[in-house]
Amino acid sequence: QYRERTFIAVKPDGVHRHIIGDIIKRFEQKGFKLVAMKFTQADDALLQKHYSALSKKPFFPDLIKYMSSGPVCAMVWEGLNVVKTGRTMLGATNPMDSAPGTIRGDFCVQVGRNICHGSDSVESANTEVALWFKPAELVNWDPVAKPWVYE
Ligand code: DAT
Ligand code: MG
Repeated sequence: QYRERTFIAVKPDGVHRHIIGDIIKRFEQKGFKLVAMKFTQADDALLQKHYSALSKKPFFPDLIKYMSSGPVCAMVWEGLNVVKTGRTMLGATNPMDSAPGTIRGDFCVQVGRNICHGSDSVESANTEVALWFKPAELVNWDPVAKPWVYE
């Protein structure tokens, strides 16, 4: 449905490497609607919750260190099938496997520096949006192009 939402975050490497604009551009061009955005340095407590499903993984400490090492650009994007399409636009987790044309396929090389996060299911998207944003930070608006994106 059109009101589906996903949580997308440009990671610290994407910020340092000036890729925020390219990532926003792809979601905008696709036809998705920006609902919320914040530029912030996440603390360990937030990131440990965000990645709680991975807490037993050997790379978890390095992942938290990397993600808290600099600012991130956290966003909520909305649209039809945006969670699954957003993952397709990101490409495979490991940039060695990400197809050219995808964000990770075009802009990065190694799994521990894969520049962008995207929710992997509608359920985790809802959890992540609630973790990173207060309800009042989600903007309710109607893009004028909506009838040109949706039949
Ligand atoms: P994704 O970010 O594609 O949803 P994930 O949720 O499995 O992937 O993992 C979260 C992040 O953790 C991922 O973007 C990069 C890092 N990561 C995943 N697998 C890794 C591995 N085998 N070695 C190092 N870092 C890894
Ligand atoms: Mg994930």
